[in-house]
Amino acid sequence: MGVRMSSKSCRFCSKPAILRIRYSGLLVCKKHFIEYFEKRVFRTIQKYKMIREGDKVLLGLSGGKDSIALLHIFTNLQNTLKFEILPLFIDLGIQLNNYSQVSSEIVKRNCKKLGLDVIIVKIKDEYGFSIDNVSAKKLRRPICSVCGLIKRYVLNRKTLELSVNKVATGHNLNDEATFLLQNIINTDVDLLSKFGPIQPTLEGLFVSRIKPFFETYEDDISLYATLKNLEYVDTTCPYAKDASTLQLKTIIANLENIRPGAALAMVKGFYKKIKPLLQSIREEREEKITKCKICGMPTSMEICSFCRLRDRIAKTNF
Ligand code: Q46
Ligand code: ZN
Ligand code: ZN
Repeated sequence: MGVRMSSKSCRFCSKPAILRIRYSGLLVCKKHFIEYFEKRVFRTIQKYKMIREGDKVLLGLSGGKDSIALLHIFTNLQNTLKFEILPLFIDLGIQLNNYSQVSSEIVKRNCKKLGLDVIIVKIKDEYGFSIDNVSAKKLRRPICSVCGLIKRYVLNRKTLELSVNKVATGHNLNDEATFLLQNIINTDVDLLSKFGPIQPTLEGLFVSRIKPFFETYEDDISLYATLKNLEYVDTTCPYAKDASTLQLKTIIANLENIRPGAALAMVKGFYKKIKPLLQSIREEREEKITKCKICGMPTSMEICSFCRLRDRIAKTNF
């Protein structure tokens, strides 16, 4: 984003500038920051051909600033790009600080305001356990990794049930830079070779995934959400403190302070120059995707990770 300003005027009008845009050096007021931000996201969508006319896009909403900002931007773009939005909220059953309930209410209020019906999936009702239950079981796997697996699974299932052809998420540039750092540390070539703003459709298995905030800094989104008076969940998930990715996120933020624009350069550069090299290696040993024997969802094994997790949870009484 940029440096907060106080006494100078906006480049496009006479109002006081509230910040200097990092990339162009332009000073902008509130109205022109909002315009700049929305145009930038629109350009990302166009550049990577994320949305086409007639698309049915499932939008995963957590209630946080990223997905709520994306919901509002999508609603604004709906007429221009002519696509359908299906908002979805996954209720993880986190009771501490009423986290899931508060998030659910915020999502519902935002959707109602925009005239959209939100699809709510309560994992406790649908699969018989909540994230609180999983946490109490103390599986060897970190809770956020289990939670990520559950969310990906639910999103995939819903794409099939609702016959949508795209899934959008609010992952931002800082999340992407953190993902790169984490997987470089882990030398996970498979995950690195899948890195990008858009994942292609795998016919009958996975629909295309899009990340319209791939090139948008997290603090730009926060400022946009504040200036637009958006209602979003501003408390962090009670399990987030255990997430090692938070520490990596801080490293990215520090890097950005030392070298402004570094995260953007890293994410764009990796996608353009390094990913194609990794992809060619990956294609040579492409894993075979089949359907899970229990639930029928795509997996590279006989039984998918979700069904194996479910089985492990079922074997323990809560
Ligand atoms: S919701 Fe789930 Fe996050 Fe909470 S348990 Fe971890 S992954 S922190 S985005
Ligand atoms: Zn202005
Ligand atoms: Zn399965």
